[in-house]
Amino acid sequence: MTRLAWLETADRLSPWGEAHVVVAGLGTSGFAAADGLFELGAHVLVLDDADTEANREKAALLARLDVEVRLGPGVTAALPEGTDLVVTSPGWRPTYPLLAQAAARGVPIWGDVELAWRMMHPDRVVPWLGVTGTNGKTTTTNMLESMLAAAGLTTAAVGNIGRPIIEAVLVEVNYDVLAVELSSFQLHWMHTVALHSAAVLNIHPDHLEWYAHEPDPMAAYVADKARIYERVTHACVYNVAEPLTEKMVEDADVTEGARAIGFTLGVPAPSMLGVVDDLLVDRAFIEQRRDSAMPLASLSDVRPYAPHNVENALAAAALARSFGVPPQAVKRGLTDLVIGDHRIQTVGEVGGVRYVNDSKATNPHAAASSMRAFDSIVWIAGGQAKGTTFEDLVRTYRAKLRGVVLLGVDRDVIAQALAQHAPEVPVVVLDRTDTGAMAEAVNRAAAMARPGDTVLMAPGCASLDMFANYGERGRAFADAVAGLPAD
Ligand code: UMA
Repeated sequence: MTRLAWLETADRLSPWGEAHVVVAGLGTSGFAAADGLFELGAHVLVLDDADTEANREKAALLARLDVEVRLGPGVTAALPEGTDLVVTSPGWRPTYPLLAQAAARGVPIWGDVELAWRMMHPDRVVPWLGVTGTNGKTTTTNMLESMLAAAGLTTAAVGNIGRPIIEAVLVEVNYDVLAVELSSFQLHWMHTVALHSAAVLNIHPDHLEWYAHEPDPMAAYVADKARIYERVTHACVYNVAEPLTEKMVEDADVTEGARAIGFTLGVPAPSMLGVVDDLLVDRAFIEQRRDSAMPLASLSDVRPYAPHNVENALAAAALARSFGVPPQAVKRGLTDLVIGDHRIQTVGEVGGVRYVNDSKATNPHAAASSMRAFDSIVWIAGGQAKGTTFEDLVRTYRAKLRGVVLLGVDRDVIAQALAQHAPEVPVVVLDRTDTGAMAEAVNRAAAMARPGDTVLMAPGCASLDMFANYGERGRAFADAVAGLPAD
């Protein structure tokens, strides 16, 4: 048990000087956590197994704040005596010895998101609008931030998107509201956060290796995603096409008065946002929702246009509208948005064949989403499958596949699904995982494609077996396309 009873309800004004806190991991979130804890006045010890140049630089910065950092293999093996609280990085699994020891000793474990929530001044709590789901989180969070900004609000996109929430709490900016992307890992370690409104976009198998210790890893992943709705004060936004997300809302222990709001690609019922003709409409946040709907934007305002991206726009609009954003700002938010690279991005057209980079598709469901947008596809796929399967994707899209080129460490997982469910589709398997494999994959795909086809690099897998990140994988693809002989 922790000796500090006040930790349970701790906020910015608590006596942090009494607390000895271990920060597990010196990545992006660990660094911000150490900084934030220092600001609160706690005694901070940061542990990270990787004694890298980057970590040493961060350790030097933290040393100036009197924060102790220990780096190197094994430093995280044991939880130091006298630890009152552990703040963990999201990537750490609950089975890691340090976290397992903390749990066994009754030492509380918070994620960086929980710490950020506790760091806010109780009289100046900034409302958070949260987004989770297997796919589309980052796009939706960007759309939401853009809509909020178009309404003249001071805001930022934070969380899993790359900027820790703690940073936003630490800076001297009086935010009106934050657009927060939350991963299942972050949600797992979140205990008291009460979001203003929250959306679950969709749920499909992903990150199952993180939950491998659970009897039912998928159920545990779903349960963590559902935590986003706990204690919500205004709107729980769900996907009408995925009843599981609605069930999560029904099961959640929300703050009294919070509403369930659906989004749908069809015509919306009352308390939903949806699509009528070529318009995105709101039938939830208007007085006359029984018999009318308010137009928000046109389908053509959603870029890149693909059905799943319309869902993202509707979810972002629902969160924005729950915060009082006017319809014109929803539309402006969508049209102002600069879409990031590597998401269904056309990088070239050679000989009547379009080349599309969707390196951000790091699981089968994301790959399937972009397949919906094209008719005849030569598919480049493979990488780290993370315990997922490709059976559903292959069964659903086999008729669109002109051919497939596979690469990466788990290429056989996809090859087997193709052999079983689409034996008629030609498949080229590259038996290599070096970075040069992408150029060969593009050449082989180009040889299969016919005018009118799309070569779609939507790997359905993580990139880390061959590349530093999905961005590097996307650039390798774009470079290879640029190197193709012109028509
Ligand atoms: N470490 C150890 N021992 C271990 C394991 C890890 O010391 O046994 C150390 C590593 O050396 C590293 C740190 O712990 O220094 C790990 O940090 P981390 O992997 O948790 O990542 P952060 O750098 O803190 O970044 C995290 C998110 N990363 C993960 O969830 C894996 C980032 O999401 C997020 O942007 C950032 O916090 C800010 O909130 C990235 C991500 O890949 C983009 N997310 C996954 C996804 O989107 O699919 C969930």
